[in-house]
Amino acid sequence: MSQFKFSVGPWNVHTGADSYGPETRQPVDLETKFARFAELGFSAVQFHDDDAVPNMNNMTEEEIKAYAREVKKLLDKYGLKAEFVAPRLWMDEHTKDGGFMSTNAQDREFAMWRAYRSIDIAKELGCDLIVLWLAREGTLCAESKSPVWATRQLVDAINKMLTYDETIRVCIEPKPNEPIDRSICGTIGHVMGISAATIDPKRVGGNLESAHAVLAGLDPANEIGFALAFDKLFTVHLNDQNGIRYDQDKSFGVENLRSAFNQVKVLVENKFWEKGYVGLDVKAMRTTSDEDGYEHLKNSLAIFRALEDKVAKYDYEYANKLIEARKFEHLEMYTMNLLMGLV
Ligand code: XUL
Ligand code: MN
Repeated sequence: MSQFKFSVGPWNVHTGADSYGPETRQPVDLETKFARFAELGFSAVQFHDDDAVPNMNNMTEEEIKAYAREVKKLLDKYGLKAEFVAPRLWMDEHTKDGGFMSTNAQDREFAMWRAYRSIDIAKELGCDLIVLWLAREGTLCAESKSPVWATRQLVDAINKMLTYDETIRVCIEPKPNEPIDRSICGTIGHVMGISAATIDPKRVGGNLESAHAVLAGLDPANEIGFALAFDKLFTVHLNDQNGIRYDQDKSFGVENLRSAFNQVKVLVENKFWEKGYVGLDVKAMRTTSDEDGYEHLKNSLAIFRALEDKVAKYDYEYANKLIEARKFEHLEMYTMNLLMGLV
């Protein structure tokens, strides 16, 4: 039995469309997703603002809150919690050039409106976490904005959110590139810098996504550990990624099992179950059928739990003796044998 609670977003069950081709699966309605998530053993759902309240741009603030209250009832029906709400600042006409760092003042206002509405929605859904995946907060043309100005814009935007509501926490999900060419806040280290510069650093932390760390050429377990060292890991997006290319969101552990093991190990060693949910951000392959549209979630959960068992079996006494003697060849092989089921 896992000690952790798991969360997932509605976008993780999707139609299979990509930049080069149309849908390959039927759309699934929100309630059906909730029912399946609960059945698969998830405890919480992650939302973009408009996953919870579609068409929100055309609604009043009161209408948005009322709609969110209905979604909360639907969550309750399936025994699910909401984990976070993330303003979707990359789809709209107003966010062509980013949100908080857009070169256009009206667009920056739009981004703040969505950030405030995300907070309203989160409160109605009963959660206190706002995730900022800063999709377009950077540059397509390097000379188009000053990195100093852009960084300060982000700090200002977060300060406004912290002031708007004194109970919410803001959690940046860093990614070094895609869809932009260069991000302003690309790694967990950047997130720690931003957090320290805000008016309430203890309410500003990070969401480490395994694939995003790999895209930055970094080790996901060490990135998780870095945030944990400052008590600023608010959630995680576990998945996998085959090297530095487009963002793949593969099932957790399918590309690099040893790296996945070390991610689970650092979460277990630091009792992350006391701090947050283990979120999955995984995508089904395009060839996957409707019937198999949840297999990637099942597989990711199964791999996480199997690795949790491996961590439970890990012989720390033996490992520590090897570490003391600097017998790292032996330590490495012990780990590999454990993963291969040979010890
Ligand atoms: C994008 C990504 C997003 C965020 C949520 O790479 O990971 O799905 O997790 O907006
Ligand atoms: Mn993610």
